[in-house]
Amino acid sequence: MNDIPPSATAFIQENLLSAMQANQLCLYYQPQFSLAEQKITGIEALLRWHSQGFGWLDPQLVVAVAEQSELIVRLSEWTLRRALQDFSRLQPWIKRVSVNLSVGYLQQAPLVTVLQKHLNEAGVAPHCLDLEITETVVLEPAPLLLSSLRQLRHMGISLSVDDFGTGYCGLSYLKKLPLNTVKIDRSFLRDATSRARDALLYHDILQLARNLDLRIIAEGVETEAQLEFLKLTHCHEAQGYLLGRPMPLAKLQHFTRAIQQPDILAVAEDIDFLLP
Ligand code: G
Ligand code: MN
Repeated sequence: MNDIPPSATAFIQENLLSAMQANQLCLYYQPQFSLAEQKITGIEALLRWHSQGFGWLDPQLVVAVAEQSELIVRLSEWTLRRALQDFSRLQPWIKRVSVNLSVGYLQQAPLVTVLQKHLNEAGVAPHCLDLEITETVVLEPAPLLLSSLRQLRHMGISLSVDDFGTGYCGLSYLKKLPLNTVKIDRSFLRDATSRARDALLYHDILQLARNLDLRIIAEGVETEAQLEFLKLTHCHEAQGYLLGRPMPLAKLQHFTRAIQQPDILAVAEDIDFLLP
C-alpha cells in the first residue's frame, strides 16, 4: 500500500480509537461453504468502517495506517473480541469464525495469552477459531512468531494462509508452518473457467495443497460456472459473492436460519430478496 492519500491517513490516525468506542467500526461476516456437503462451514470476519467524513473507508487502508503505530494492537484486539462475541451468538449453527490478523500485530503481540483471554471471555472453544494470515507474513516467520503459532495450534486454534499464491515466494514455508488451510487467492479463479491455462494452474495449486494435506478454500466465487468448476476439482470449501456477500451480524442470523435449505444458490438468491 504505497499511495495512501495523506488526508485519509491523518483521518484514520486521529479517529480510529474514537470510532471503535462510538461503534462506527463493525465487522461484516462472509459465509464459507463445504462443496461436498453444500452447507455452511464457517464465516470470515471482515472489518468495515463507515465514517462521517469519508464514507466507507477501505479496510486495507485502515489496517495499513494502523500498522504504522500502536493502533494496530488496539484494532486487532478490538476485532478479535468483537468477532468472538458475535460468534458466541451464532453458535451452535455456525461452527467456525475466521479472523484476519495483520503482520504488525502478529509480530508484537503475546498471542497465546491474548487469545486465551478473548476466548475465555466470549465462552468460545479454541477449535472454533481460525486465524487468517497473509502469505507475505508467513514467508520468513521470526522464531518467536513460529513458536507462538505452534502453541496456538496446540491449543486447538486453526491457522490459514490467506491470498495463497500471491506472495511470489518459495513454498518451503508451507512445510515449516503449522497450517491447517490455504485460501486460494481469487485472482486464480477469475479466468479458470474461460482459459485452459488458468484452469490447469488452478488444478496445480489444488494438488500442491492436497499433497501437503491442507484444507483448501477457494476465494472469489462469483459465477455458477466457477462453482461448477470447483465442484469438479474436489476443492473442499468455497467463499464468494455468488454464495454470500459479507453481511452484518443481523443479516447473517437470518442467513443461518435460511441455510437449512439444501440448495446453496437458492439460499443466496433468497437472502438478497428477503433482507433489506
Ligand atoms: O484478503 P481477503 O481474502 O481477506 O479479502 C477479503 C475481501 O474480499 C473482502 O473485503 C471481501 O469483501 C472481498 N470479497 C469477498 N468475496 C469476494 C468475491 O467473490 N469477489 C470479489 N471481487 N471480492 C470478494
Ligand atoms: Mn481473509
